[in-house]
Amino acid sequence: MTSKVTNHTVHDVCDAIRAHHHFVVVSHARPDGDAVGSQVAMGLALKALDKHVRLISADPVPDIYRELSGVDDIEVTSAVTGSWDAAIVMECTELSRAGLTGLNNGFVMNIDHHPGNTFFGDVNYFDESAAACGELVFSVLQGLQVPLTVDIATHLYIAILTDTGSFHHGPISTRTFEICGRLTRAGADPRALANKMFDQYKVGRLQVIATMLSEMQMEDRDRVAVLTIDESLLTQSNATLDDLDGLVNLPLTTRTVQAAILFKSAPGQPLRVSLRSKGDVNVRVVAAVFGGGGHVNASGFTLESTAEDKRQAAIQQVVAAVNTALGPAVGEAPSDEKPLVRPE
Ligand SMILES: [Mn+2]
Repeated sequence: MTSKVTNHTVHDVCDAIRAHHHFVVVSHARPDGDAVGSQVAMGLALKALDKHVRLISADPVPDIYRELSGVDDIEVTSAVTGSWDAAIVMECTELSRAGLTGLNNGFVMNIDHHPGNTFFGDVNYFDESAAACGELVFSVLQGLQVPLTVDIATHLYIAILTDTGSFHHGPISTRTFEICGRLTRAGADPRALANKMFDQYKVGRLQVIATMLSEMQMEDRDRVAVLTIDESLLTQSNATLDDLDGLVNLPLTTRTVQAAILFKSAPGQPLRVSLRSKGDVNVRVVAAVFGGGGHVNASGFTLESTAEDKRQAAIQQVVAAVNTALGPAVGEAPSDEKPLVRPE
């Protein structure tokens, strides 16, 4: 397959979908709400068009999405086998992000909003001004005149709700709200879905938060927060990696913190590192240094080793990203004036 470095339009995607019949629909490994929502919504739409569809993921869907309609149809496997004539690959800057073999020798449509997309598809629909890939899927479905069912609307709403952290970050635009208005009119329930996405964690999550915050370190005069969750804390709290969603955002609820880095270890897993930032502080470039990716304000990577030098290098890269965007920190750190932990 010869990839052409060209961006296409939503009309090109619609034409390509009309011209094919047997689809595989995939998103990135370790799927999040946008990956699952975009994938299932696209699958439901293709079925409505009488296409043959398989939904494939390299990793299991996180628990909070499992009871949603259509999620059961996702096959978890590391290899795409069998015959198909078009693959729709969403949420992937490059084909390898899908974590699947068997996608190299067919017609590939690339639909994505992550900066740095490599235009690996035969058709590429890339738009980094979209707050979620779900916005792009919405446009494709409109182009194909697929009716918005409650299930499709719910999946696209979840894609947008989760990728923006409850309308908190990313390129949220009037288009975002126009689409969410349409989805709400089609039956997506904002209050129920916010509850389902953000208010259903285990109590163990609170125990993790308590310990994590008591051990938080501040760098760069309180502009960078460093968080760690190790295996023993997870085990003691009876929590899993799924329960840690969004914890990296907690330090950003303060005025001073401009970037946060969270190191997460779980049994038998590589060390996962999550990065979040505000405004122009670019943590995507930090993740890229370590082979990861993401968005300007939300990115991540994994480290095979828990070596302290790698950890320190990552922290220093985050400090550098803050200094690049905002200049050097001046004045006393507020936490120097007032201890974070109350004295005995
Ligand atoms: Mn996304």
